[in-house]
Amino acid sequence: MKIDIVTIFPEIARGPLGTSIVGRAAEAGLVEIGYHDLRDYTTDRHRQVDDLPYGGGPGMVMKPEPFFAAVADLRREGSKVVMMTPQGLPFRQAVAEDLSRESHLVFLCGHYEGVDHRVVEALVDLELSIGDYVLTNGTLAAAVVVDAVARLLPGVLGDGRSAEVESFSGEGRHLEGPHYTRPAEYAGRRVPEVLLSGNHAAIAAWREQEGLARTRRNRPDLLGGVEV
Ligand code: JBK
Repeated sequence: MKIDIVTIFPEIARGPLGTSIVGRAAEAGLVEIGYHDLRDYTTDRHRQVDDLPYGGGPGMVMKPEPFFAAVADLRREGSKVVMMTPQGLPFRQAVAEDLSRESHLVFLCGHYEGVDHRVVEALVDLELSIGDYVLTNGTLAAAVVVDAVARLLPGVLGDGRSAEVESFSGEGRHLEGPHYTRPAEYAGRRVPEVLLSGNHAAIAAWREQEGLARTRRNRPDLLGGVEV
């Protein structure tokens, strides 16, 4: 898969995506990530990417021209153009799974109050939000989505990990139970005896029960209860 990220802060994406599992996947050629400075697509002397909002109001709006130039440069047959914005479709594991089947993703990252809406209308296939909070920029949000997508690509996780049961994937969507490693007693707290028992059926049942209890407490929406 090819992924292009268009932003005025490429370093914000390069940090997390150049490190650890995704960084190694990129080095191994399992995913090719391009980092593009939106200012490189400006044509004026000041490399200006923003301007005052029509209709007034606080802050600045990102100009359309650099985004149009970037997409003209990067888009090819079959590309999917994604804009990170708090107004977008909520990002979930199912969306990550859909995106992992694409051949080319282009992420457009906004800043300031927003992006000229003609960019969304003319260029964007999918507006995505990673959550209901205010960030300083969409680049962090794009890095989150790219991380979640890249780890699903063939070969990126070891066989062991890819087969693992994960919260939010597959059937029975509830949270995972707690995890422990050695020592068996630490800071006056013992690892639950069932995990030391070697009884795999009992361990599975305990994990299921603990996961469900956490889900009821923290995420009742996942059980079809209160919508958050
Ligand atoms: C937020 O994807 N988002 O959720 C997002 C993108 C850009 C700015 C934001 O404040 N929440």
